[in-house]
Amino acid sequence: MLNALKQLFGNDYDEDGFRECSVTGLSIHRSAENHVKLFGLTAVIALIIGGSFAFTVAMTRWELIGLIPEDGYYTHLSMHAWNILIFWMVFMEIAILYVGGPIVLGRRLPLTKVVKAGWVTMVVGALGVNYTAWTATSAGGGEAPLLTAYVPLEVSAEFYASAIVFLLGATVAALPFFVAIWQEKRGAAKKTLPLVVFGAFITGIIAVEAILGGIAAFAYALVWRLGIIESVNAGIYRQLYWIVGHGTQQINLVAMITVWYFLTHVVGGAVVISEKVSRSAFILYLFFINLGAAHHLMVDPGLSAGWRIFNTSYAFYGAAFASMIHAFAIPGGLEAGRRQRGLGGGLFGWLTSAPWKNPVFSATIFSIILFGFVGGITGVLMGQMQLNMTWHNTFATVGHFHGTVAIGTTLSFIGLVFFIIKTMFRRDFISSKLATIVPYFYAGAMGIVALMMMYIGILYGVPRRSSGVVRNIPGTDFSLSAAAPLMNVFGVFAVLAILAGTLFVLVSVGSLLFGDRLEGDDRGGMLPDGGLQTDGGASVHAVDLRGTFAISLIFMATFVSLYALNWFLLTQLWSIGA
Ligand code: HEM
Ligand SMILES: [Cu+2]
Repeated sequence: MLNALKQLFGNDYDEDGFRECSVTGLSIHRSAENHVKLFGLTAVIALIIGGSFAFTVAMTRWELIGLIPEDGYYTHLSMHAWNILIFWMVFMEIAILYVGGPIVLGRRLPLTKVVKAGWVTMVVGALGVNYTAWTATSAGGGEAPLLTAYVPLEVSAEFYASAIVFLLGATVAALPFFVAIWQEKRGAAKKTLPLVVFGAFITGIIAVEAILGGIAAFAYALVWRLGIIESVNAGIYRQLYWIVGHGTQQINLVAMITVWYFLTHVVGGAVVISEKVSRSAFILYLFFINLGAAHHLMVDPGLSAGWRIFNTSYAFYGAAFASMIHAFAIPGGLEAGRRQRGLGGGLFGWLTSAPWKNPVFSATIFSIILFGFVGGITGVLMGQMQLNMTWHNTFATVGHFHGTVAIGTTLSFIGLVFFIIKTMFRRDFISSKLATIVPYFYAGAMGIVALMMMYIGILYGVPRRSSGVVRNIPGTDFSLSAAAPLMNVFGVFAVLAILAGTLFVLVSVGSLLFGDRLEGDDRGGMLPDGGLQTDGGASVHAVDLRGTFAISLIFMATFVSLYALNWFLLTQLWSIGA
């Protein structure tokens, strides 16, 4: 076992500890590569734990099964949320910082002792959160925290302390990334950072803002739980909390977009159409994305309507605009890159001829498409004050964020894990067929799960975070049983999505342990047809982007229809009680 582990961390490096990657051509240093592996492996373990709880949570919400009794439900929901949304994603994101920093720059990862200290601190924090969430009982003075740990819910002091430890660990682990950027820029201030590094850098800055907010929120709750202050202001906690609650989602978003640029290039042959435009979009995120946190406070008393509308419907459109730019630039870059190589006739030839059997490619493309159509559009809809009234705290909200994080971000990270297995662990998949199936299976099943959650929430008003409502709402005659048929569809596809996730874990862990080693220059099928360098023929601006333009029009038509539909549904609410 130990030997197998050791082998996972062994590649052939030269005396200085560098080797050349046969796929990307990047010069990779041992220090960066090994820590990407360490954080990536830890992330997959968190995914396995959080994913197991996806099963218990979904099988409880599917009331036909009704797996967990009411009093255990929140414990399971807390375990699902913290392991999968926070630990799976944040461990992956630290790995992404190391890929987007030292690896793309061809540098060592500095301060590896600090990296290790960060990792240990994060693991200790994560174990603490798991322990306190799992053992929480109302009798023992600690409630299950859910994702939000809202005060004045009596969540244990140890939980808040563990969450702070985790956040501090993430800061420590991110520090060497910033040092690598600083080393790169020192003495070469005029040299611009490559786009992927720039994206990772913006991710890092947003992460620091989010973490500061999180430490403030959890420290405030902690001193209250320790009895140092007598009372807490729930409104202030919620504002502080959402700096990290929303902030971590924006780290997920920006990290995912950075991965999109990286992977569409290395496995699909995409080029960057305009560095300036893409960089400006990242900068727009920096200024506007955090203000969007106000969309979580849409129904909070004590905040003026003007403040809420300014943040969510003006400032946030600065960030939505940036997303539109990336949504055009990335498929556009793929279209341009492939057309330049003569790989695309007609309107969509560049897309149909793409390497769809390569799971890294298909995971990335499904992530882009489904993030936009399922998670993105609904986010803008429900983030608007009026429409929020029909979405707020319903199962539809859960559908929205499974569209963003469970489909979008998770799929792109699945692609990245597969890529790391091939190019850094240098292992072939135990079964290429099964690996190819994973993104299709997961995207298809999870897409339907998210849609069902939204229908169930919007059409029937089924609430989120409640283990049993379809059969009855305790203490009322009000019945939501009309939602039962769609709940069955939801339940079946949730099982399929979990099977798809299981398949991903089996293929990746299986390949690490039993996959053949890729020797020498073997690229394991990762390099796109035509290679990475364009032949210097037509300039990007001479290539037409008809296909991307057509997709953008389809996107806009979908957006407008859903917007109109949601306003129509809002008007229907007047009849309630009439
Ligand atoms: C097979 C995949 C998954 C299934 C079937 C699933 C199912 C569910 C269900 C049914 C709930 C709602 C519970 C409720 O409101 O009562 C939920 C909540 C949640 N899920 Fe998932 N999930 C999956 C994957 C993911 C992934 C990959 C992520 C994040 C990366 C995620 C993040 C969350 C979060 C943050 C919550 C909310 C927790 C809270 O309300 O405090 N889920 N999930
Ligand atoms: Cu948000």
